[in-house]
Amino acid sequence: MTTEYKLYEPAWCPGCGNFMIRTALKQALEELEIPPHEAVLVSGIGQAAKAPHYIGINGFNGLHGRALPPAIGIKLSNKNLNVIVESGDGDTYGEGGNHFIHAIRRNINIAHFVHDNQIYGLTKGQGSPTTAMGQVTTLHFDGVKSEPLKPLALSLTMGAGFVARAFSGDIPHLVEMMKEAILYKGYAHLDIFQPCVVWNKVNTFAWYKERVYHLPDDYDYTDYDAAYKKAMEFGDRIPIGILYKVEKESYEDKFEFIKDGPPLVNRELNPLDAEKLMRDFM
Ligand SMILES: Cc1ncc(C[n+]2csc(CCOP(=O)(O)OP(=O)(O)O)c2C)c(N)n1
Ligand SMILES: [Mg+2]
Repeated sequence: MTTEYKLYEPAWCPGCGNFMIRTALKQALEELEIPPHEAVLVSGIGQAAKAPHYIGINGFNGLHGRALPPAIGIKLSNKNLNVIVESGDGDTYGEGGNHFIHAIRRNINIAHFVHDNQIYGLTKGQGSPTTAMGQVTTLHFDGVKSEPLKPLALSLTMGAGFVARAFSGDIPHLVEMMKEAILYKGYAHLDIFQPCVVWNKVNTFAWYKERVYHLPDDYDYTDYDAAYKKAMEFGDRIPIGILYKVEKESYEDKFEFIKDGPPLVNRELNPLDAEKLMRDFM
């Protein structure tokens, strides 16, 4: 059984941070020895959301902002699959913001990797929910007038049990973060800084490199208040690493009929079993 993930020619711009994320994903899955047929990559729409096209893995490319609903459906019907969602900051925090906050409340066992380039890349550079206030974009000629969304603080307040950040310019660290997120039993939120070399001339590789620092070894990721403080640190210094990690019961485990027994997709279906239910409605 192979655990090697094939790569396919991407249509991303040369130098895009998405390449490093793909390299890291391949390495993380191979090091975890998860064979491609046991993993599925789900996305929405955007440059980041093209990820399932460029790696040999089960894939589902949904609608803009709608990566999470099919991912949740896949996980509930086949709990043995490693379900990973990869999508952009717009897809996740903008159009998909509603699904994002409710997926966290449910604590479904999936790993969510957000390619956060702080811009709408595919549609040519409009401000996204994470674009800084005042930043001039192709749509905001005199600067963005809204406060940026703080993704990690949001997922923490919604009760996420795994909250982390990485930078595509630091691949070894990104690989570790991805492995931790995939192994975490519950909803794992990993926000990844991914410079967009064409449409965001502010948040460049150099910009992130100057600011990001690894959380110190003695940082206690079970301390909620400390995690919240770190989640709000976004300026001259920005921490990367696991900000918060605690054990929580996953959504699928709250249903005995899913928790016990084989995945739903492998169970025998007998239409006659529905007869009793139908009679109750008559
Ligand atoms: C409902 C809906 N609204 C808007 C669009 C247009 N649209 C497609 S991709 C995109 C932006 C994607 O940005 P992001 O999710 O940050 O991904 P990136 O391209 O930056 O990787 C938009 C606005 C759409 N396809 N569907
Ligand atoms: Mg984006």
